[in-house]
Amino acid sequence: MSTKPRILIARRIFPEVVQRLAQHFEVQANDEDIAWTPQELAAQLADKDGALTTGSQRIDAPLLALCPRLKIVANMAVGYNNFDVAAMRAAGVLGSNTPDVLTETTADFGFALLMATARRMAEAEHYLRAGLWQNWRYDMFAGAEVHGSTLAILGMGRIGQAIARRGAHGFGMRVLYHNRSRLAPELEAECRAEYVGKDELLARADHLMLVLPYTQQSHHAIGAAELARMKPTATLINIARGGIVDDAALAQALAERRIAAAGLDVFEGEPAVHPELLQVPNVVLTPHIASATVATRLAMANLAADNLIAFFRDGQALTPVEMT
Ligand code: 8YV
Repeated sequence: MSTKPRILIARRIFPEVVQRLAQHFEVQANDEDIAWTPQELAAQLADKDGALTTGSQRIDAPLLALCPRLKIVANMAVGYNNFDVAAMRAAGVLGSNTPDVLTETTADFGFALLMATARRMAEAEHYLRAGLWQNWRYDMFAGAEVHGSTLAILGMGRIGQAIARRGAHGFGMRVLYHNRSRLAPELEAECRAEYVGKDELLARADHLMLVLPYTQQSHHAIGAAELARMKPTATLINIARGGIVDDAALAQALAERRIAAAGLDVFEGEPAVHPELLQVPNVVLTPHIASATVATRLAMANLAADNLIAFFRDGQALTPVEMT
């Protein structure tokens, strides 16, 4: 009988990472990439010592009650709002995430989405594909300036800072930020970012970029009242999490042109998308792909695997999440 710990890989991931894990563990992989219900996930995990999850598997008290052997859940994501940390702590289950390896790639995508939104690339492409392009017009898809404009960042962790550097150093933008805590002066200087209150951030933003974690406190951090504080020419970019923005309020603001445009990679209740967001033209929509380069997704899978290996070998994960 094998004495290796048993792990579940909850979604399909790179075969080479599955093979690496199989050298250390008795692995059950979800090769068919079935989106298990919470009950099915609990049944799969019932006899496992560890799990590799993505952001779409919720780890909470009802599930943990059915998984008495479980000791660690390694998320292949930097965000871990799928973890009920208090329930995991109570059950003696450690969580880990994948910080750092996706910072620059995610910041690149944030910038790509900002530029596509400001410069109306999706709208323009749909127009061209529909065969509507017949002549040049002076105001055809005229959008908002990116270089030299004011970039406002809500949430100034690693990804926020990487976006600030791109904006300040690459595009000559004035960078404002708001965060739970202010950055150290050296870091502010390096990012050329000015700390302001949330209301001032909203009012001065030409482009508002959301890069904060999803928590009870950040639920609907951008709703009707916050959108009303923004300039009618402003754009809003969300690469953080669905639920930080009130999508119904945003769809209405976009339809009424109370802000100019939005770029959204994440949605409340994704993969479902608010039907009105699908109707308004001034929004660029992508299916949660900000970290999706081959190299970065491989680095994320490997770091999640390394967390499991280190935990069962040394009793410590490499990048545990705060369990308080
Ligand atoms: C993941 C993400 O692809 O890391 C995160 O927090 O949102 C993405 O990079 C997604 O959560 C799947 O795990």
